Amino acid sequence: MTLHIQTPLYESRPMSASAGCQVWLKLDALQPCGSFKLRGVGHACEVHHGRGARHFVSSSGGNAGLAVAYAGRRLGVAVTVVVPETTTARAKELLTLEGAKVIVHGASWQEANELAQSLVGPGDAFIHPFDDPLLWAGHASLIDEVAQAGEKPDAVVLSVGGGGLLCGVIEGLRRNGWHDVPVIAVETHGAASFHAAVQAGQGVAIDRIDSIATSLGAKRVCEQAVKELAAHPIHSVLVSDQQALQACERFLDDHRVLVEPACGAALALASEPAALAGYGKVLMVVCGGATATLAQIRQWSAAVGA
Ligand code: PLV
Repeated sequence: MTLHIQTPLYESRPMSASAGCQVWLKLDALQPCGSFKLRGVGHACEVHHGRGARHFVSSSGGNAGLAVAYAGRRLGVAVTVVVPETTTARAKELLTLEGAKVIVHGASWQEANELAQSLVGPGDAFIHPFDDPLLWAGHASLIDEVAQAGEKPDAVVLSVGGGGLLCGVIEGLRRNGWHDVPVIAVETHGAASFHAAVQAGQGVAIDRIDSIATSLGAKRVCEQAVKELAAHPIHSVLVSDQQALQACERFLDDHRVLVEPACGAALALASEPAALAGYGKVLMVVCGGATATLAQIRQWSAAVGA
């Protein structure tokens, strides 16, 4: 049994038309808690549950926290999620609906994370939102499903926050023998921590997050993501908040699924044929995200003039 579900994989005609190549969607927005996070988080929670953990502690005001809350409810394990003050009302509402205990602490994820770590007692398991090999192994199942369908892409497009999805997808490419498939790693300008590491050639922290794509807001990516730069072909691409928001609205029209700007960042590349030039068939990881409502997306769009 797994906690995540197998998600649809199909070609998007509207996105292929605007991208000028085949764009295939891996629709992880349709996971029960709204994002790909359930793949890795669900796997980590099952492993810790098997080792006897009786309490999961998470430090995410976003989709990772939602996945821990969902996994805990399904496994019958109590969950505490420490969220920063920036966490949306919608995210807190969804966490509470899953039965998790929610503690609000700190201006950003860093501070919430420090408190969460201090709460981990004996018999508890800490579930990191992006930096844990158990998480990457779970995220890799996304590529297993694509390989089982026999649909090898020429490139994979995905969003990068702390780099957990990136590491998991590369693990999946590797374990399916797809070493030659490059990854196009997308961030918004104001959350470009992976891009900063690419430029510096090593892990670096950016000063601050200045993007509406808050789910991509890790100031520093995990060290494994930096290591992958030397081990796998990866291209780092940046888009604006406006492009990410427009991609969310367009995706809702085209495919009737609402995603967060964190996911819209990747989807925006379908409107940038130059970014995908040279590829015949691209796999778009529709990572999803449940923490933004349509009203919130429209409000951001109005604010940035999208
Ligand atoms: N969100 C994280 C970490 O943020 C969280 O705590 O939920 N798309 C969506 C919808 C996400 O929620 C996230 C991560 C990502 C993409 C990026 O995934 P990552 O962090 O594994 O690169 C800091």
